[in-house]
Amino acid sequence: MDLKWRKKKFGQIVNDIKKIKIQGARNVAKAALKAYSLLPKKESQKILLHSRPTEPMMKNVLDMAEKGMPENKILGHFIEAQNKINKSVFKLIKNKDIIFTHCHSTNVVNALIYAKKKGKKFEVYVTETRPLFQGRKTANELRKAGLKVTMFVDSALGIAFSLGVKKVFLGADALLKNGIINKVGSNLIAEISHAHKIPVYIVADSWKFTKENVPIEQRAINEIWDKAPKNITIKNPAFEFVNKKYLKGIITELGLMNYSGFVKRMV
Ligand code: RUB
Repeated sequence: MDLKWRKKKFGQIVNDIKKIKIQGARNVAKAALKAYSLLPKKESQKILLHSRPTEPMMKNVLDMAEKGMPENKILGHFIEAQNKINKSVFKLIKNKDIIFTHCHSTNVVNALIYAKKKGKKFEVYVTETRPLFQGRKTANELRKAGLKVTMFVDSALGIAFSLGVKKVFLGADALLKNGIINKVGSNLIAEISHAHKIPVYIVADSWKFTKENVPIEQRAINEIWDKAPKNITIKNPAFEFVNKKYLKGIITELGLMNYSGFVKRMV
């Protein structure tokens, strides 16, 4: 593969990450690893990390690659972690549960599909997740696996929670010492769950953990309102922080733990 081709392919991957054609922490980390393997140098890392700044797993994986961990070992970790996560999620789901989720998380969706395949009978409520509608991706994948899915506009959260939600499963982009970062809206969901005494579980690969500060990505305003009139300030944060006090537990490849117990294992 000549350098020109590798540069072109690298640029395509970066673009797909920026435009959310590749989305979700795990998919972003995998794509970044592939891009880095095409042009393995410091500059590539910088460009990749800049493409989605709220993704510590991408940073962790690029650091491992730089230190010489083979690509197939890193990819193998994702598969093994998911398999372990699936088993813990399976144990938590009860027949007739209504599970609520938000956005699109590979860790969450794969675990729900696994539980369905292994015979659990439950249904899923999902938000549409404005402005980029990643909830549609979730709904489609779950529907194809034979799960009953109901979609709500993000602002119908209160109504959705009055209809019998039993558990909330959220993915995560960053696992921090005092809580997590996930798609904007996650904190509102956590607060409403808390008010209704519905448990919130984070379903995430432990490689999303970081001790560093994680900036919240601010995305282009035209995602919210294309050609908006001038003099209106529009804010488009992609993610938000959820304090650990709202979390009943976290499911990683290390098992189901309370959040503080998980952090103790990671530091
Ligand atoms: C996706 C999102 C997901 C996490 C976890 O946001 O917030 O919940 O990334 O995903 P976006 P995964 O669509 O902006 O990338 O479980 O796939 O790692």
